[in-house]
Amino acid sequence: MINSLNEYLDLHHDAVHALLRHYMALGRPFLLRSELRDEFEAFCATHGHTELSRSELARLIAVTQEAAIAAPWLYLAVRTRIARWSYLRFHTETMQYDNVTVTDFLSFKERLRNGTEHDSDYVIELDFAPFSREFPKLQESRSIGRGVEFLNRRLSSQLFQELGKGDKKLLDFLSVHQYRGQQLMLNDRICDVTGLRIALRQADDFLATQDATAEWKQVGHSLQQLGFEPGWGRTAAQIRVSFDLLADILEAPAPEAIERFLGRMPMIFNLVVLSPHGYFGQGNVLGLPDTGGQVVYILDQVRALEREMRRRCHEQGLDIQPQILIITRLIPEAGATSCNVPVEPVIGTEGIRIIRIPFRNAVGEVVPHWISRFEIWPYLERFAYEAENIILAELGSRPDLIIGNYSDGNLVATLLAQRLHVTQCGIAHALEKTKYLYSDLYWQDNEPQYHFSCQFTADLIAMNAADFIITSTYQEIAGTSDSVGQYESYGTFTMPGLYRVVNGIDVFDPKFNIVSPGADAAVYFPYHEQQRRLHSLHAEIESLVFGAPNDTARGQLQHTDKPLLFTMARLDHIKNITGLVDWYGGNNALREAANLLVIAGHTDPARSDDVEEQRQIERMHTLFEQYGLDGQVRWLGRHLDKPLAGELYRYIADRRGAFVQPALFEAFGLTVIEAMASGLPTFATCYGGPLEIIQDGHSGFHIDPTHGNAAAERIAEFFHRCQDDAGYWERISNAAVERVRSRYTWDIYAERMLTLSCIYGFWKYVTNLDRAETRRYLEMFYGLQFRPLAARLA
Ligand code: UDP
Ligand code: LCN
Repeated sequence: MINSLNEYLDLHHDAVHALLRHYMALGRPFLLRSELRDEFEAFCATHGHTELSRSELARLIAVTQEAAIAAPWLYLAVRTRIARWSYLRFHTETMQYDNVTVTDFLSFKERLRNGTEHDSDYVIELDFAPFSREFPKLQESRSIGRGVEFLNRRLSSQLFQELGKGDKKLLDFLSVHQYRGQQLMLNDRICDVTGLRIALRQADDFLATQDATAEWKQVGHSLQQLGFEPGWGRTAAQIRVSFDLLADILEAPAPEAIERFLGRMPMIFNLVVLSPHGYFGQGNVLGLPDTGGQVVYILDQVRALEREMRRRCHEQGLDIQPQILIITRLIPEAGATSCNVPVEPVIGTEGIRIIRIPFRNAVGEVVPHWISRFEIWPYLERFAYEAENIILAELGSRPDLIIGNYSDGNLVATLLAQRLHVTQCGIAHALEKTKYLYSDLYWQDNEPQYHFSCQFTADLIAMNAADFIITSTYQEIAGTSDSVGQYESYGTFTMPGLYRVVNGIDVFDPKFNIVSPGADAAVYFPYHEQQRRLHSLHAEIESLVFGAPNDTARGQLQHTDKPLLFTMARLDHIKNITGLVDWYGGNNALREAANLLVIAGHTDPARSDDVEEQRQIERMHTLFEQYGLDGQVRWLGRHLDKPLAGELYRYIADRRGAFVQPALFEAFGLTVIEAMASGLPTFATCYGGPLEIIQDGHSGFHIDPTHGNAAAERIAEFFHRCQDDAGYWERISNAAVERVRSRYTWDIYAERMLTLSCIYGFWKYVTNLDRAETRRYLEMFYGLQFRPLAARLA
C-alpha cells in the first residue's frame, strides 16, 4: 500500500494537501473511523474530487481506525486486515509520510491528550509479545477462534518429532490420573512406552475374545494385570476403541486422533465457576442491576456441563458423581432474592451448588449491601482466599478446571488457578472497553463512575493468565473487517498517566476458541409446538400486555388487534431501550403498524438503587409525555421468570409480532436467540454478537441503533410486507428457529467445552503452555499496578 500511495501522493500533491488541511481545520485532536470517512466523502463531494474518492488514499482512509492530529502531524492507526495493524504519520507541510512504531503512535496520542509537547514522565509500557515469541501462533485471520484445532495440528507434530519424547510425556500423563486416591487409566505395571505398546496389543487380543458388551467388572481384573485401570470405557467395545486410538497415536499422531482420544479421557470431575458480582440466584434476580444474561448463561451452562460430565463418566465406565460449584457473592441485604443464603443447590441437578461468600471491608466486616460491578475491585483478593478454603473443603480436593466469568470472576479465577495449579478458562461475556467511546484515552473522565483503570488492568491480567478463553462469537475476539474486536481492542491502547500497552493480548494466540451459548430448549421453543405450550399462563400474559396501568406498568394499548413489537432488557444506557422508544415515538408508520411492549427496569425510579437505571427510567417517562405514547406503548417495569418470558415470546409470535434488540452494543445477546428460538422475527443491533447470530434478511434483521429512524422504517416495512405477502412472516420465523437449532444449543456447547478442557489440560501438562514467565510478569503487574488501584476504592 505504501508504495502505491507514494506514487499517488507525487501525482496528486495538491488534492492530498487540501484534504489534510481539511482534517486539520476541524480542530479535533482525535478522529474515529466513521468521522474520517464522513469528512473524506464530504471533502471529495464539495471539491469535486471524484478521482480522489477512488484512489489509493481513499482505500487507506477506509481502513484507518483512528487519527491523531496536531499540526503539522497527522498520525493514523491503520487496520489493514482483521486484527493486523500498522501506524503511519503524515507531515502536512512537507507531505512526507513514514511508518511509525506503535509506541510512537501511542505516545503522540498521550501528548495530545495531556496537552504537552514532549513525553513528560517515564511511562510504563506493557508488552506481552516477548513472552510468547517462541510460541505457535495462528497466521490467518479466518482461523482466529479455532485455537484448539491449530494446537492439535502444531503441537502433535512438534511433540512427536523427537522420537520417544512425546510418547513418554503421554505415558506420564496417563499414569498420573487419579480420582480421590483411585488410580485411573494406567498402573505401575507399565513403566515405559515399549511396555505400553506391548500391553495395548495384549489387551486388544484379550478383549477380542470377550463379549463386546462386557463391562469393567468382567474384564477389569485381566486388564489390571496388564497395567490398565478404569477410565477407558464402559464396555469392552468402548475400551477397545480407546486402546486403538492410543495405539494409533503412538504409531503416528494425527491431530484428529489426539482430539478424539483426549475427549474420551476422564479428566474433569470437579469444576468451579466464578461469578462474583450482581445478584446470582435462581429466582427474582433477572433484570436487577448487573444481573442479566451472565446468570442465565451460567445456570444453563452448568446444567449442560453436568449432563455431559455424567454422560462421559458413564461412557468411561466410572461411577463418579461430578461436582460443580458456582462461587458468587453473598449479599446480606438481598431483598426478594436468595443471595443471602450461603449454599443453594441448583434445582434439577445432582451435584451443583451455588456457594455464596461475602465481601468484607478492610477490617474484615461483612459488607451488607449490593455493590456495583464497577466498584467491587477492593474486595476480590480477600474473596478469592476465602473461596479457596471453601472450595477445597467442599470438593475434598482441588478442582480440575476453574472457569472465570466477566472481569471480576476472571481475576478471581486467575488468583485461584495460580495458587491451586489448575487449568483456567476465561469467559468475558462483555468486555466494557469497547462499549464506551475513548474509555481508555479519557479513562480519568470515567474514573469516578466506572473505575476502568481497575477493570482494564484486571482484564489484561486475566486474559493473559487464562489457559484458554471461550468466546460466544468470532467478532468478540477479532471484530469484522470494519470493526475492532472486543479482545483485539486490548492489543494496543494507552491510558495516559497510568500505563501504555503495546501488546496487551494477541488474538492470534491459540488460546481463543469460539463456543457459543444456547437458548434453554426446555423454555424457549417454537410457538407452533402447541402441545408443549404453557396455556395456563395466558390469562396472566393478557393482563400483563393489555391490562390497565398500575404501579409496575405504564401505558394501556388502545388497539389490541395490532401486532406487538417486543423488547426486554436491563434498563442500562447501553441497552438503548429509551432510544427505541424515541424512534418509535417519532415514526408514525411504525406507530401505525404495531404496538410496542417494553419489559425493562422499574417504572418508579425510587425502586432502583442504580443511578444509571434511575436516569433511564426518568427518560422513559419524559418520552411517554413528549410523544403521547400511553395508548401505543406498554411498559412493564418488572422482571419475568423464565417460563413466563418463554411463553410471552410465543404469545407474541401467535399474534405475528416481532422482537427488537436496539442496543448501542451487545456482546452476544441471549434475548436474541431466545426470541428466535420461539419463532419471533427479530431485529437486532448490528453492533456486536447479533451481527453474527442473524443472517440479515433471512433469519432476522440487523438494525443500526445510531440511525434510529431508518431502523424504525425497516421494522414498519416488515409489518407492511407481512400484510401483503402471506408467507413472509413464517419464512423469517422458520429460518430463525432453524438458525438457533443448528448453532446455538447447550448440548453442542457442553460437548465442545469439555473436550477443550481436556485438550488444554493435556497440552499444558506435556508442553510449556504453562507460560511460567508470563505468570511471573502478571504477578508483578497485579501486585504493583492492580492492588494500589483497587485499594484507592476501598
Ligand atoms: N431476562 C428475563 N426476564 C427479565 C429480563 C431479562 O428472563 O425480566 C433474561 C432474558 O431472557 C435473557 C437475559 O435475562 O436470558 C438477558 O441476557 P442478554 O444476553 O440479552 O443481556 P445481558 O443482560 O446479559 O446484557
Ligand atoms: C453479557 C452480555 O452483555 C450479553 O451480551 C451476553 O449475552 C451475556 O452476558 C451472556 O454471555
